[in-house]
Parts: sequence; structure tokens; C-alpha cells
Amino acid sequence: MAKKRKKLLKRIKPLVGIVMGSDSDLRVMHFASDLLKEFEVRHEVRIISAHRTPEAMLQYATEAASRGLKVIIAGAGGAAHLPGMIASATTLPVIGVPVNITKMDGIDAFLSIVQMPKGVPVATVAIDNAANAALLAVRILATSDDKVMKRLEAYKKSQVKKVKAADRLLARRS
Ligand code: RP5
Repeated sequence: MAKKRKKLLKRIKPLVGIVMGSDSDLRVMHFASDLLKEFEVRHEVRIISAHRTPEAMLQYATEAASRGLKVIIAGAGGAAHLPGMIASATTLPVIGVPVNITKMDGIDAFLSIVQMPKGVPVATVAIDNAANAALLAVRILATSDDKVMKRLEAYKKSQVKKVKAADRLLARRS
């Protein structure tokens, strides 16, 4: 890891690591970062590939807990081994995001991520649903952080408001 980045990460002390196999996953994975920003949760975003940079992946996974990370969100498409391989090398909770990148509409990535063997869990969200991965990370952090819990409660209330407003609008139109 470049010295500059190491220094910066030390300063911001990220709680959530968002990793993805390729920059082509950013199209989907940026939603996780957007949501964590909304919740003011410190996080880092990295491109690390299980197949193309296996050593970097192992180093990231083995050092994650000691660097202060609490949750890892890992997104990948196709033969999506990144979330499972990271889970195999850390005790942190890992949330997998299957990314739709091939002609198989993301089913390939979904099955690769969800079918983990007993003993190595990965919490898998729906195909391309990086926002839900971030929300799950927020829920995990909220169990030990009152500020995050307050923001989560406010978020839930805003969802209720949104649905009710849409319902009222529909009633007025019909
Ligand atoms: C996976 O292969 C990545 O997560 C990405 O979804 C997919 C394709 O990568 P690129 O060929 O677009 O770099 O490892």
C-alpha cells in the first residue's frame, strides 16, 4: 500500500471497508459508499481482486481487524470469489454484493457468493444492492454506537414518511 494512503487511512480510521474486484464494479458499489456517507460512517474503498491480486486480498483480509475495521463489504461479479475468500481470512463480518457484470444477469455472482460452506459465513444481499450491504453494515455498527443507531432510526422514519407521501399522492391522482 502506498505510504500516502496508509497515512491517510490511519488518520481517518475507517470502520467499514468496501472492496471490489475491479473498477468496473464501481458502477454498483458506489451506492454503498454514498449510503455510508449519508450515515457519516468512516469507510475506505479499495479495488482488490481475488483472482488478479490474491496476495493483496489476503493481506487486506488478515490486517483488516487490527486496522480497526468492523465490517467488510465485498462486491464482485462473475466467478465472484472475493467476499468468500476475504471471509476465510478474517473474523470480521463480511457482506457480499453480487455484481451483475456478465451475460448471466448476476446469477453467477450471486450463487458464487451465497453458497459458502458451513463455518465461513458471508451475508449476501440482492444482486447489485450495494446500498443494502451498507445498511446492513450500519445496523451492525449501530448495535454498539448510539449515534449511528439514532441516524438509523431517523432513516427508518423517513422511509415511512416517503411511503405515506407516495400513497397520498396516488390517492389524489386516482
Ligand atoms: C470480477 O470480475 C470483478 O469483480 C468484476 O465484476 C469482474 C470483471 O472484471 P473486469 O474484467 O471488468 O475488470 O473479478
